[in-house]
Order: sequence, then structure tokens, then C-alpha cells
Amino acid sequence: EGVGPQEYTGIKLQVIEWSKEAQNTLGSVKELENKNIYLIAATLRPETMYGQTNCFVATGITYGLYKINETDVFLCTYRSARNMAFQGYSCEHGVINQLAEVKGAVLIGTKVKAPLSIYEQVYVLPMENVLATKGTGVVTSVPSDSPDDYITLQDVKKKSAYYKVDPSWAAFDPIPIIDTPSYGNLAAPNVCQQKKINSQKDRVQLAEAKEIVYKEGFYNGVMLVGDFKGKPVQEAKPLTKDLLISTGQGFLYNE
Ligand code: A2H
Repeated sequence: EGVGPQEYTGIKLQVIEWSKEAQNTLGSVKELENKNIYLIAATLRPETMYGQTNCFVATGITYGLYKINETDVFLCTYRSARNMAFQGYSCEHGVINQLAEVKGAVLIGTKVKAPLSIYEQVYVLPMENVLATKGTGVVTSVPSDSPDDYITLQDVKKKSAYYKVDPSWAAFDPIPIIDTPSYGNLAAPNVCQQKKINSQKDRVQLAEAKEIVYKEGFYNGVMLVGDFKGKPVQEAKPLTKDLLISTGQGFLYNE
């Protein structure tokens, strides 16, 4: 981290229905009418997008809504919108066009369409450890293969009232999408259980789990679902990235 550029796949999660609060604050913004609005998540694991169960934002981060062209609006941090404006994602090169801004807290409960996910529609939920200084400030959630995503989803399920989440928004189970020799087909939940990780506040253990699951999935994993079912993860990764890009559901994002 911090050494040289990082290439992410930007994932476009289209807004299907705003949360009540978001409708109240954004519903009156004229420039958003009849536009395709996308929450933009940055991922290093495009091949896991089949297993998306929700999307995470930080309640305290302020996000912007940026006009990208005549039809599309991206929701992400100002910092990432600025980077995108130099990478072909803005009306004019290097110029950003902010239409509105919104706190993450307001977005909780927004219904989105997550590309390639086996679930038709998923919801926006809160995550404490989203960094405003990395990616887009939006994290798409794959609890089968990301310990952070799994534990945070568990936290939100267990303490839905505290997190101000309707239980139905967090009712999506992890999907087995990658088989691994050492940790089975739900590697992140299995490693979190083995390590007895209980909450998203267990940062040290989560970092260890992340390392273990990432290595096992990447080097030894085989796809169980999707367009590249049966292929090793190492082969499926660039193929899924290309699929997302060629279908307009994703794009390359560097920082
Ligand atoms: B990854 P790196 Cl299945 N704050 O995508 C915190 N985490 C962020 C973030 C932010 N602002 N932006 C992106 N991320 C997450 C999938 C995934 C990811 C899986 C397994 C591991 C994994 C589904 N979530 O990442 O610091 C995103 O989650 C483990 C490293 O730039 C992104 O990829 O290396 C990854 O962290 C980028 O982290």
C-alpha cells in the first residue's frame, strides 16, 4: 500500500430506490431527475462480484454526486471523483461537476443493483472501517471471501437497531462462489470462526484473516459459479474484469 499506483475495478451499483432519508434530501435535486445514478465501489477482486450481498458506506463520510455525461451520475468521494475526472470519467477532462452531496448515514437502506450478483437487488449498509482516503469510499460486500465484509455484515445483523438498519436489508446470506482446499467454499466465514473473530473492532485478527483468505482464494481457489465456473481464480479474475468492463458495468480506476 502506498507504493506505486493501485489498479482497481470500479463497480457500478445502480440506485433502484433511495432510502427514505436520501429521497428527502436528493429527491428535489432537478439535475438528478431521469438520470442513471450509480454508487461506485472500488475492488481488487472483480471475480468475487457474483457473491455480492450488500454495499457498504461509512456513515460519517460525505459523498458527492458527480455528473459523468448526459445520462450517468456517479456517487463517490470528492477525492475519487477528482481522480476519475483525469481518467476519462467526467464531462470535461480534469473538471468535476458536483450536483449534490450526501452523508453516508443518509444512504443506509438504499436499494441497488449489484452487477453479476446472484441477488437481484441488495441494500446499502454501514461499515465503520471504510477509509475516505482509499478507493471511492464505497465498498461492495462479498462476505463469502472477505473477512471484513463478513464480520461487518454479522455485526449489522446482530445489532440492527443500533446501526439503524431494517433487518430485511441485511438478510442476504453469503454465497459460496469460490472453492478452496483449506477453507472450503465459504472461506471468510470459516476463517473468522476458526479465529473466533467477533466484531469489526477486532482489527488485528481481521487483518490476519484477510491475508489468509486472500492468498488461499487467489492461489488455490476455483470458481463455483458464473461465467467462468470451473476456472482457477487467477484465470477468472482478468476475465471477469473484462466482462464487467465490456458490459458497461465496470471500469478501470487507478490511484
Ligand atoms: B475488496 P487495498 Cl472478496 N476502505 O473487494 C476500506 N476498504 C476498502 C476501501 C476503503 N475506502 N475501498 C475498497 N476497500 C476494500 C472485494 C474483496 C476485497 C474481497 C476480498 C478482499 C478484498 C469485496 N469487498 O480486499 O488496501 C475492497 O474490498 C482485501 C485487500 O487497496 C478492495 O477489494 O489493498 C480492497 O479493500 C482494497 O484494499
